[in-house]
Amino acid sequence: MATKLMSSSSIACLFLVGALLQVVSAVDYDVGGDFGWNLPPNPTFFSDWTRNKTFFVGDKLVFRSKSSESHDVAEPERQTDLDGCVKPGITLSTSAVLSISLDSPRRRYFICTIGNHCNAGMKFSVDVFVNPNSALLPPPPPSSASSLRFGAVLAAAMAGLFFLLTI
Ligand SMILES: [Cu+2]
Repeated sequence: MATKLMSSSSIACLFLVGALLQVVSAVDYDVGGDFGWNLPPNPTFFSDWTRNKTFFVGDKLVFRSKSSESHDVAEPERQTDLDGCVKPGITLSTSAVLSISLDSPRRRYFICTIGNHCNAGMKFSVDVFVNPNSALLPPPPPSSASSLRFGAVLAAAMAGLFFLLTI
């Protein structure tokens, strides 16, 4: 009986720890999903890909291109440059795989500068947010009390489970 109780609460505890790790761990996003950073089937392909995703500081964008296609990654500074496919002076990489860390909370713009690729749809922007649930980052401004509340609830849940494990 006691063994059964312990094992089920152990499992619950593992689930909780798993959920917690998922909340605070960074995500590596393959840009364009399985399609990769290649000439898209339509001009809105990459902006469609960013939709319904929330990017947090610490996440990474991984640009993977087919070896049969030639692409690069450049980072314009403004929306108008993204819209007009204005090529910045610096190209970040021309290699087939490029990983970019989203290191601060701001909007970032990415294009391919090869040929007409940007106009064909190889461009998108992402809004990068501070993850309110991450304990690894500096505390958010005082106004956002929700993350503190989340932490308190989590701590209480952990304490409860720990209690169950020890009886
Ligand atoms: Cu390209």
